[in-house]
Amino acid sequence: MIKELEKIKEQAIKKIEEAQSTDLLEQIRVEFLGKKGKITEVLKKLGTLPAEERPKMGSIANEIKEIITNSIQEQYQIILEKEIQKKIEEEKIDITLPGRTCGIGHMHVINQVMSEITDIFIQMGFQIASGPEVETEYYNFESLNTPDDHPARDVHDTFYVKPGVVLRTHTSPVQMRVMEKTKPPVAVIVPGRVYRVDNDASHSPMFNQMEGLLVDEDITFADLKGTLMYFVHKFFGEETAVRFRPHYFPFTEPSAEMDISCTVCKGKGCRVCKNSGWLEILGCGMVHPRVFQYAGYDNEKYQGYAFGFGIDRMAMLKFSIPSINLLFDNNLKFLEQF
Ligand code: 2NM
Repeated sequence: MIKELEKIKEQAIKKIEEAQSTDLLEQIRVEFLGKKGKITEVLKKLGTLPAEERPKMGSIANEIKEIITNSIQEQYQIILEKEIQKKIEEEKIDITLPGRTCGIGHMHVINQVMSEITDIFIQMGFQIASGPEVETEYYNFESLNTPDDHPARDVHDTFYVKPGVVLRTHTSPVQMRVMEKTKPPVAVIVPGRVYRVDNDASHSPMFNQMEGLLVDEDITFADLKGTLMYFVHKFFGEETAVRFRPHYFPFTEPSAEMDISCTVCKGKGCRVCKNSGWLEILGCGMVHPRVFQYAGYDNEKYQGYAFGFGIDRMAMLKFSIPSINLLFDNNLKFLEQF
């Protein structure tokens, strides 16, 4: 009987050690230790032994039972360990893989330039004003001394919403609205969108403009020159040269255009400045007395200067941007450069 038990033990241990799954281990447990298991079968035969041998045989059988139980327990742990290891290897996380980047946005180059320009004028004491983009012909043209037959009023130049109502072609109507409700001294800049029937590499039907207006006693063209030169030197750099050329606007007299030395070739002459060495950047002048009449200002007592320029054009010149469309296409590869 001892031999039989030893044989069962060896058989069991061999099977246990070879088992590679917990299911198989459970089968082995039933096979040896279950109600109809091999050890149980042997124990049942204990009764056939002489009484004095029974306790000894019983304790050997129990010992073997315990060895098998422990062995199953051990193998169970080994299998479990292996299964976990396998799972870890299969589900390996590659920590060298770059994470998903969450792009950080920033101000559009137009807004950057707009705030840089407004900062310069705010330092000089100007205030920011704004008004409607859908404007009456009265504020957009008539009150600004622009006659009914002026070419700018043509449907090929101005977007008409309905008779008497247009998309503003400049921000000047805002200056008129400011003057109507403010007594001099007045010093405002008006940044904003304006609209013109125009679409090519350097013109967009909507573009951003900035105009300025200053009205007080004893204001001369020299004040205008000084203000604009200060602005240009701050924005384009102290080395920038300026020149004024006579021009015509209905709302100013005298009127002028201001050029700066070419930002690309520094005045030597290149493609950008068409070999002239100069770039036209803004229009300006002394406010026309008739405009003051429309505003209700005493044009004997007050003088004023005004100026206007395209913010988009300023940005293009400052950063050598070749096409205005780049500013409106929202191509991140372009925008991220600023
Ligand atoms: C320009 C050029 C010259 C201008 C005039 C006025 C107002 F309201 F005072 F009459 N505002 N802006 C003006 C003058 C604008 O832009 C090229």
